[in-house]
Amino acid sequence: MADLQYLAAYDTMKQTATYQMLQAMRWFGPNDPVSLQDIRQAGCTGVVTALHQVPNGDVWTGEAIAERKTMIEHGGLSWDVVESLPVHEAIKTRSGKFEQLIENYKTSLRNLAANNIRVVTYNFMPVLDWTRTDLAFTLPDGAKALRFEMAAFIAFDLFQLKRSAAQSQYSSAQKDSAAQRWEHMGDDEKQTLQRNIIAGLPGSKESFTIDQFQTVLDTYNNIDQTKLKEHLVLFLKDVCPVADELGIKLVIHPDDPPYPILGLPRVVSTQSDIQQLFDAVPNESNNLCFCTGSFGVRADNDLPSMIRAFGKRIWFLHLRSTRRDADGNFYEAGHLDGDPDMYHVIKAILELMQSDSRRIVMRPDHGHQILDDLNKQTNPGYSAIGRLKGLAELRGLEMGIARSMDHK
Ligand code: DNO
Repeated sequence: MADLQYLAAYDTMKQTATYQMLQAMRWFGPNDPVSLQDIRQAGCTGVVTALHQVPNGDVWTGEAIAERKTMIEHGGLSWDVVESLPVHEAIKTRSGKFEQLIENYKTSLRNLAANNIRVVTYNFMPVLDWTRTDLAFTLPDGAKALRFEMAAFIAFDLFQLKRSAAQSQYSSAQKDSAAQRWEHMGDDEKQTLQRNIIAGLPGSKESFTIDQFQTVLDTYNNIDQTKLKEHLVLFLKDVCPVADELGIKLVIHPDDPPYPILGLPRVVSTQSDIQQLFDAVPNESNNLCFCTGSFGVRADNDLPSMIRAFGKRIWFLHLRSTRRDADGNFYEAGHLDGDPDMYHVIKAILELMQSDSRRIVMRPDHGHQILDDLNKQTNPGYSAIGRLKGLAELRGLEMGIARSMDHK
């Protein structure tokens, strides 16, 4: 009885008149070392996931979606968001069977809506999904973080990939520091660097050898930023009317990192990129996954003001923080410890939810490898304990802000 009274008091304490975020974690399916129970114990009510077993471009059948959904519900959670329904490279380059692939995309959307899943994440980054050079950057306290180091990345480009246009795309200072970095790298480190960049990070659909990688990069030889923007708009003009009818919110994930790499065009890095996208395709289904980690790597992205600008278009939140420098290097800091001002970010989100009377799904994005997870096999960025720590910090910050808003 005492326990029950305690629990009731705890629930009352959590109540606030302000709309709060729905807490979810990314789950990679039945093979994920992090279980549904772990996610539930972290305090989440839902997961975001994908049918990772389905090859990129194939239709997600209604049966396969329903089966996964049931599995999640049996674990006491809901499937809140799809992350991701990947957009095939042929659609990005408008080559090969892209028309058929777009039809498949629409069919998958219909099957998701039939199962009542209505927020769908995708990205439009050429060739690679997210990119890091170091998956185990050791912080002073022994925690491991993900990092993007420009000199190492340029060294990969110049000396491993040996991309012909690379020499003319970097400054001499950049080339010098890459050469020095390369000279001091051991063979193991070189191999790890290559693997980190092209072997596919968790959740991405592509994985390459060096030769395959160069061949795929070449498919962008005649696609500059304007052209890629055009392809994105054409894709959305085709898919959005269907998504509108189904009540689906397509949420685009920003580029990570949010600047051009390997000479490839980037189209979802800044406030003006996103604004152009909404102006070109104003359909209700055209929306944004607001990723503070990706946007926050650019000092010219003012996150709270972007949240205010895109308000109604934000249907999914990735919350994390990076520390960056002027040369484009960054590492993933603690969720509240990086350059972005997370207090004002969360405040802007709460104000948005309040004014729209809705709750937006968030997930603590990535996390450090800490404590027991240092000795476990984990998906880089997606260990249980680091994300749990991030989530706990974020929800504490949210509750503090929400309560002070209630008492204004
Ligand atoms: C990385 C993730 C991305 C994201 C996709 C969305 O951790 O944020 O892989 O899921 O870019 O399509």
